[in-house]
Amino acid sequence: MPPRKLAAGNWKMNGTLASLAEVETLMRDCASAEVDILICPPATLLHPMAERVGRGPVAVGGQDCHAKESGAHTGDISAEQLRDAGASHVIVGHSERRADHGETDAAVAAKAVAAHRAGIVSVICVGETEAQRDAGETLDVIARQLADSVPGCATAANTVVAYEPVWAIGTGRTPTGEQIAEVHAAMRKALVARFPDGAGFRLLYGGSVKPSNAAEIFAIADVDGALVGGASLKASDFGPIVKALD
Ligand code: G2H
Repeated sequence: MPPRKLAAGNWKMNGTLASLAEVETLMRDCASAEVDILICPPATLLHPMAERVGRGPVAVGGQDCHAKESGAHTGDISAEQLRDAGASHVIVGHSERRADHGETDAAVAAKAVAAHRAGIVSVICVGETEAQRDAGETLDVIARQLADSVPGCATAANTVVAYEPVWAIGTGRTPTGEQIAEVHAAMRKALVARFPDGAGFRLLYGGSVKPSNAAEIFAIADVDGALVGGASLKASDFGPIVKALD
């Protein structure tokens, strides 16, 4: 059976308490959608969002976690703390974290292990830069990031993989259907070769997904959902994306 579809919203550094109303609207609009919905708000909104909509049809997740459970790490949040605040998922290895905070594949894998230790699902991001694509290195880059960022303890139940080409993030540009299909097929093959349940991992596409291109992207083989940034902030945008997956 193919994995159940997942519509994940990454709010990045956007949103205030007033934004919680968008999630309540989304819940109403998508009440009958047979799709898993996840919102990853900034840490400041995690607990209030979980209190209002979490543990129900909309799951709530963090955008990053520290590899350790606790300690002297000013400004960081552990996977256990995310779970305590109501998170069931955490994004790790987003390209903005890799670029802004120098996160390596090994660091990303350690964060995914921490998520699994805490009993939450890791959403592990991979993706090539424009220079890497232009140099014909895309599949090699993705293979290396998958091998080194997805830990050996990953299973279809505790791990989601998101393909986010760096050049498509927040730019309005999206890869062609053929380009997405090629990478997703390669990711599926690598996961099947490495994990007994590799066929069941959910593979998300992320990068400038919007209502106008969602249906086309979701029709591509091995695309099990989306990780959506800008278009997840408003229910009027994210709702149609969720419905396009239904
Ligand atoms: C990619 C995506 C969400 P956007 O980062 O993770 O953002 O949809 O704004 O390109």
